[in-house]
Amino acid sequence: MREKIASWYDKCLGAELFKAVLISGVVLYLASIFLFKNPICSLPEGALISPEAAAELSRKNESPTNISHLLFGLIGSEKAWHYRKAYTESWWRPGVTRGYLYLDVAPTGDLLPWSPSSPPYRVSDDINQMVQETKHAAPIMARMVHGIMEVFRERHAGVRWVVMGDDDSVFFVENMVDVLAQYDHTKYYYFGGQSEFVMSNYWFSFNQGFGGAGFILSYPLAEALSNDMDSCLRRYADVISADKITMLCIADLGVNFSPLKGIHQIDLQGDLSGFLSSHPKFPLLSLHHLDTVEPIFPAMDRFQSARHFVRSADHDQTRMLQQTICYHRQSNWSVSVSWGYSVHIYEKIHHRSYLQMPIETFKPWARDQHHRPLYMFNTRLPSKDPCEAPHVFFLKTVNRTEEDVVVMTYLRSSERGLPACSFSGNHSAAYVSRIEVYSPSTKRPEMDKCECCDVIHSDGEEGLKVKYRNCLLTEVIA
Ligand SMILES: *[C@@H]1O[C@H](CO)[C@@H](O)[C@H](O)[C@H]1NC(C)=O
Ligand SMILES: *[C@@H]1O[C@H](CO)[C@@H](O)[C@H](O)[C@H]1NC(C)=O
Ligand SMILES: *[C@@H]1O[C@H](CO)[C@@H](O)[C@H](O)[C@H]1NC(C)=O
Ligand SMILES: CC(=O)N[C@H]1CO[C@H](CO)[C@@H](O)[C@@H]1O
Repeated sequence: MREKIASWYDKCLGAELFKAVLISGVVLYLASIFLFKNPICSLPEGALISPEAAAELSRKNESPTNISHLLFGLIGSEKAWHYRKAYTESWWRPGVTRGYLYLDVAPTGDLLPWSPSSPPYRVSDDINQMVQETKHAAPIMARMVHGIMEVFRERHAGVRWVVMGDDDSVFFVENMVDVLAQYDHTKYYYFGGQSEFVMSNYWFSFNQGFGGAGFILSYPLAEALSNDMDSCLRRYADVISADKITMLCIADLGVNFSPLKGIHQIDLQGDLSGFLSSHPKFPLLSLHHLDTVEPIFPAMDRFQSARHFVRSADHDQTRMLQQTICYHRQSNWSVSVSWGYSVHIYEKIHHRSYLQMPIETFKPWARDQHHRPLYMFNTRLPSKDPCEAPHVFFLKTVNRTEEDVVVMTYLRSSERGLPACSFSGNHSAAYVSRIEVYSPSTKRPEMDKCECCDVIHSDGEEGLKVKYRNCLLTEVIA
């Protein structure tokens, strides 16, 4: 584009000089015909716009971002892959998702022949010489950072984004494509997630993406970082965290971190259900540390839980974990749905602003930490107050009806063991055992506002139905 503008300018400059010579002559009339009708001086299309705007224009003509524009680099180890591969295989789509798994050493034993459901593997480059030369403080971390360059090296035509992650993370790739499609991949972007645990951000950096959950680099940033890789690892040979080295080197390139609310490091321990039942209103992009928390569904193991969860995402990723709240006024109940995961019934009308705070069923990453603030978000403490403690139901089945509606059933996990909430009229929900949630089979087009729903229930019935609908123009969720 620059070249085009320059050559156009030169030609006109020549014409201007010619014009000056002619101006005093009687040939003015002829000249004006010659000059002003001369096609050399008429504006070539788009020539007066800046190079940035021109890039923007050419981007607009590009095809929308799809899954083939994402290149994944998963950094794992041979030892852990034997049991962690189930997490990656739950979301990886062979032949569709593009990318590689990087192992420290070549696979052995039951890993061979290599599973066609796994990403193709590479063995990480041997960077021993550099590690020894620089006396690198954390060789494993250096290998992980170096992996960014190794992934970028494998780029295929059309790559727009490089996504780096761990082998025990689950990614929601369709949502990732939708989110990334809103950004200009020709610009510099460093996306990721902060830790949920305040102190981790403090100890490492509030400006870094915690890599287990995945971080995403736009093409030019991945390229710049790859070109600088050797120097980067040498500059920060004393830093012991891969995520921090990555952040430092990206900062040195003049780029800063943009957190995305759907990327979850899960620096939490124990029972995640409170966290997953009040997800922020942002497409779910990733979940990390599923290997360390309790299984997210009661009565299933960790792998079964992950698979059960990801399978419901097959029906509609856009609604995964999105919190939709509605009320049953006859009984003074609030019903909060975390789509694809859980339903809570409260025997009292609670505002949305209150229900969107997770119940602290979990513990911080460092269990010896007790001083608040512990988390990067507000929480509600678990309560034995019958007006505050929900009846909890978890996802059981997903079906699509002939009318193209997605029906999910949620079953009660356990008895609540509390009397009815007296404040709002003693309308116990203890006899409800099964909830059906009906939502459209079409993707949620926008995330600007939450969806709304109706509760359908008659006194004494074991079943309860929740039907999704658009919110009314003036609807207040309270
Ligand atoms: C993605 O877009 C490219 C054009 O950039 C197109 O060639 C390709 O077929 C698309 N792939 C999918 C999976 O839609
Ligand atoms: C709902 O709760 C309010 C108190 O917040 C109470 O005044 C009202 O009577 C209750 N409604 C029913 C139907 O029980
Ligand atoms: C709820 O039941 C308790 C005990 O059974 C009673 O004391 C209380 O007045 C009742 N509340 C309402 C609002 O009816
Ligand atoms: C009514 C109906 O079709 N139920 C099916 C829903 O899907 C589950 C599996 O997720 C089946 O087991 C049910 O039979």
